[in-house]
Amino acid sequence: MTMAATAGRSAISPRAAVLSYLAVSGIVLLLMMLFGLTMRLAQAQWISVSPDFFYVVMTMHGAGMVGIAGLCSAAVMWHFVRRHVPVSTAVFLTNLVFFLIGAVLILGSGFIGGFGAAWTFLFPLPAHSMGLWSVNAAAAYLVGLIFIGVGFLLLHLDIARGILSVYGGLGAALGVKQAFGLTDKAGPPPAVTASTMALIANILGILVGAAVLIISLVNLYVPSFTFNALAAKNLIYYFGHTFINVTIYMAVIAVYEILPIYAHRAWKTNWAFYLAWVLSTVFVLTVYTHHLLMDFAMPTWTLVAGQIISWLSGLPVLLVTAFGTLTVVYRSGLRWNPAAALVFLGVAGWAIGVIPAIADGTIAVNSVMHNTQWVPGHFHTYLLLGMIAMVLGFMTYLTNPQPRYGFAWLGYWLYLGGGVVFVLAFLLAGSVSVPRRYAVHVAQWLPYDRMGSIGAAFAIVGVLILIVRFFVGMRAAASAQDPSG
Ligand code: HEM
Ligand SMILES: [Cu+2]
Repeated sequence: MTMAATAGRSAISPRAAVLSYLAVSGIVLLLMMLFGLTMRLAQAQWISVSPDFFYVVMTMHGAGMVGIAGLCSAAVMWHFVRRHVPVSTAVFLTNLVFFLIGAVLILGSGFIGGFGAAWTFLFPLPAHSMGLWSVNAAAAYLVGLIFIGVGFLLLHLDIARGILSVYGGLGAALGVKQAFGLTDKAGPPPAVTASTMALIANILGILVGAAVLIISLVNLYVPSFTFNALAAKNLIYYFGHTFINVTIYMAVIAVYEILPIYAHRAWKTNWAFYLAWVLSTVFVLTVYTHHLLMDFAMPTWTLVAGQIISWLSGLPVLLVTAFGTLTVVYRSGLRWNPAAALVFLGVAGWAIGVIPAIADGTIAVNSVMHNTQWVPGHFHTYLLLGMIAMVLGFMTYLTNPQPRYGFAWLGYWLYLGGGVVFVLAFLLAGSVSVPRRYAVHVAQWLPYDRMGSIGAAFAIVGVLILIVRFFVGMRAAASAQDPSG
């Protein structure tokens, strides 16, 4: 099943569509990991990369990873939510096409145009290249992001339409009444609740993102048209934080759906489950202010609120998920296999990564840790070893129903072992204040960079094995029955 066939025929099955998403994700993920390794090797001074190219690679890695995180977790969400509500395969595939167009524009802006203003494209940096990239290169990057955003907007709107047609309202689909004990009726399935929170957050976030992208585009061609830089930063992080945060809330559906299958136990939802999702829906939209803790021009109350909400934001859903995971697994007689182990690892990686994140969301700590490698340390923990683990678990679950797991186990342990070393290197470097986003490192920092490079190389081989396995199993899986029956 090639991409051309995917886009051209409308008769493509939903299952093949999900597999196409995952195939694209697997390849782009590996490529972006190699970009990451390139940066690490350059910082370790094991290879020589010019600083301006380092920033191109950093921009491509950041934008590419965030985009692919959205794409693969959307595949998880769509696969499970369509069991409960009507959704359109054509819209789902349209998002994939928009994504690919956006990805080509973004890669072109970097590797042809030299664009290197970081994935966060902070205003007015795209317009101030000091001769490193042209206005058109910056515009290609911004338009690429708009394409990806529009694709996701369509996808979330289509899911919203399906959810409204079955549940009548977003509150009912979130389980608001169940959360506050106002009804005895069973709540919506977890996949519906999570998809509802994802669409509320991402639709608002993408609209805000589109606004600031268009402002930045106009500013590129009409420099006299300016905008308040602090306001622009608020809009960018509203969009950027929300988009990457929502990837975890989409991917976690894999945990709710896959672990119970192998443990032969249902994922029980209760009022606490729904309350957690309702609270996190509110928090996810306000928590971005932790990106502004060092912006003294912000009103103080917003920063205090940002600190408190940062502590609270992820916790409700994380706690009910971690607790639910342990309840499902504990004494269930679950026979571990790579798919179950990967989604379990996803919950653990998420939970562990949130601890250094919450520390950094505290103003007193942020004054010291801000812009150190502590930050890539915590977000790589819950993204690489959390969100991506859940997606790899989903990929393995879809394509490896038989009990021939040796190859996948090898991939699992290399990915886990290498990944732990890789994120620890960032956290250790951060704890001695090694700055993030530096192309050139001084001699004292090299041991951390080298430790990180070795860990990253092992993790990449592990993920490569899991993805090769996915491709091998894919052909059989495209026609096979869903392993969940
Ligand atoms: C083996 C896999 C990976 C490697 C080797 C890697 C490596 C790196 C490195 C070296 C940096 C720059 C650190 C610095 O500021 O000094 C970075 C930044 C980043 N990485 Fe990764 N990474 C990997 C996986 C991921 C994954 C899975 C994601 C997300 C799903 C991700 C998202 C990001 C983001 C958003 C940045 C920030 C870029 C910026 O500062 O503008 N990375 N990564
Ligand atoms: Cu954030």
